[in-house]
Amino acid sequence: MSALAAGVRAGRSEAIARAITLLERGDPAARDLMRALRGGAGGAHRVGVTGPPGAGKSTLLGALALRLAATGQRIGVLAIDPSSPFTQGAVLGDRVRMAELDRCDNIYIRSMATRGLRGGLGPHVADAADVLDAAGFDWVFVESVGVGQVELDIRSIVDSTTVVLVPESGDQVQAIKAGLMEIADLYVVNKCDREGGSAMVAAVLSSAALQHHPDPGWMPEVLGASAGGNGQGIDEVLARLQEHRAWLQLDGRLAARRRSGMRARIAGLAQRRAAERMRASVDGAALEAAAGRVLDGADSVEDIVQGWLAGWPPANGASA
Ligand SMILES: Nc1nc2c(ncn2[C@@H]2O[C@H](COP(=O)(O)OP(=O)(O)OP(=O)(O)O)[C@@H](O)[C@H]2O)c(=O)[nH]1
Ligand SMILES: [Mg+2]
Repeated sequence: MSALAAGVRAGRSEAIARAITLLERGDPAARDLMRALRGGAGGAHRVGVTGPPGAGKSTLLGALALRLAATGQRIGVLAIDPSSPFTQGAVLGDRVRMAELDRCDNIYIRSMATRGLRGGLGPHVADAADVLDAAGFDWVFVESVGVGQVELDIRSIVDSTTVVLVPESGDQVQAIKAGLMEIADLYVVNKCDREGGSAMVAAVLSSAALQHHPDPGWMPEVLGASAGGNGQGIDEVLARLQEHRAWLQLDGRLAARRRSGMRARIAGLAQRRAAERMRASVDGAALEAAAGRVLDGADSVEDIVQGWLAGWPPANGASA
């Protein structure tokens, strides 16, 4: 095993940081690293925390991490920075809390850039979660902004999914009603110190999404919280996450969930890599020539593409 992989397995922060940097850069050494770490993950409970920008995800997560750390558990946090310009929020809550978290030896926090397609998570996020898992953390949290694609992506790499909303999240409730967010195992309406908290809890509770949860037998709860206010609701959120963790341990549920997540992850990466290779091999000149042939009536679109795929992977660029 490489020194880096050994350092990760020993839980050394510098090794973990370096490993995640390799993943983020798409460095070829990352592939060797993940090979060396294979089979070393699985002990951590992975929790995805997602929701609209500024909902208080980081604040909530910070509070959860501090509570868990106080009981001697080790917590790894991946905060996925969206490349979208609308998020100016602090990486993990406000500075005071950040300093408090920094002082805690049991908490490792890493912010990562997104390099996903269509606003989804890049494949390096799942690998980074595996790195934290291999490093022996008891809990791995993945924070990410978004509704829709990101939640679907996040669900495939975590064991428990938490969606954080705020009293003003009208659009998100519409999304829940439309079935976009029915993947959450737990909903938290944060900022309940503001007007409209209980109305929002009631609105989420009344949405059909709760009845359509993909795991039969698990009823997602909707909890009100004030993570950045008086801390109301944090203990309940933690208790519910621990309950979900225990529920998954029974009857092979966790194994089944991880298997289905892994299927989605492998299929997603296969599609991504195939698309990258296709983009690299079909250059502008080949496309130009192909377009001319179709427009001149000499060829059909399907025949051209099938011709390229028949020669897959083209040794030296595709041609029409
Ligand atoms: N009133 C109130 N403000 C809160 C609460 N929780 C967090 N905030 C504030 O909301 C702002 C955003 O909090 P963050 O934790 O950074 O939110 P986030 O969802 O992580 O934000 P992004 O990662 O930028 O999407 C900060 O100014 C927090 O102090 C709360 O319970 N009540
Ligand atoms: Mg945040």
